[in-house]
Amino acid sequence: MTPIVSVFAASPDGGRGLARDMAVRWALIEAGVAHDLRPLSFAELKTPEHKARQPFGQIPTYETDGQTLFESGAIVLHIAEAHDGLLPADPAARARAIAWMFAAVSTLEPVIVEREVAVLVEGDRPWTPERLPLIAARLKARLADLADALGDKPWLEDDFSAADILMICALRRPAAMLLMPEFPALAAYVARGEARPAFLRAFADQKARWQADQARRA
Ligand code: GTB
Repeated sequence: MTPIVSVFAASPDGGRGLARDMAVRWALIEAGVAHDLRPLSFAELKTPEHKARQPFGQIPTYETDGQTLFESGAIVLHIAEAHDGLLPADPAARARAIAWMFAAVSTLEPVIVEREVAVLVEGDRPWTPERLPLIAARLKARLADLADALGDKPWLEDDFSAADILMICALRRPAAMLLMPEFPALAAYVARGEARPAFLRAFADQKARWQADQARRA
């Protein structure tokens, strides 16, 4: 069976490739795995049928023969374990790359998302002006530590890996990109990832889908 990835039928990101299916699409293309898409509306996300795939009614999911996975980090790890080229062969280096995958989704991304929620969801609340600088300081500290760890290396470990896919997808979110001028090494890291042929193809695919949806609505 050709694997199926569930994606937004109409992504609210305006075709910028910011939703979490982007990491899964990028990983699949890096690994040379052909796949189909299951576009879902917001209403379809919350149906029992989709919640059987994704308990929280979200995208992405990844369906293969006899198995349905959710959580973009777990899906990317599964793809990287099943195909060559996305994780180091050496066990110690592999374990470190996996540690960086967890760092992307559990140490970096939550602070980035916290800032987005503070602005987009809680922007008009009375506590926001006081809270926002605290969140921004936490995010800057995380980015500074990440920049230190990356140093002048092109990728988190010796070679490009699934960890870079998850980390770069987290850094591409607007709250982090706003701060990139303060972290030129991270900006260059994101640009390196975005220049990879597999990223460019995944980006073009999601953009084409978004444009087709816009045309349908016009
Ligand atoms: N931890 C889960 C994972 O990594 O798979 C989180 C999945 C998740 O947040 N999915 C979001 C979703 O399905 C889409 S990616 N939301 C619908 C819902 O919860 O009802 C988050 C996202 C959404 C929109 C933008 N954007 O517009 O820029 C960016 C990122």
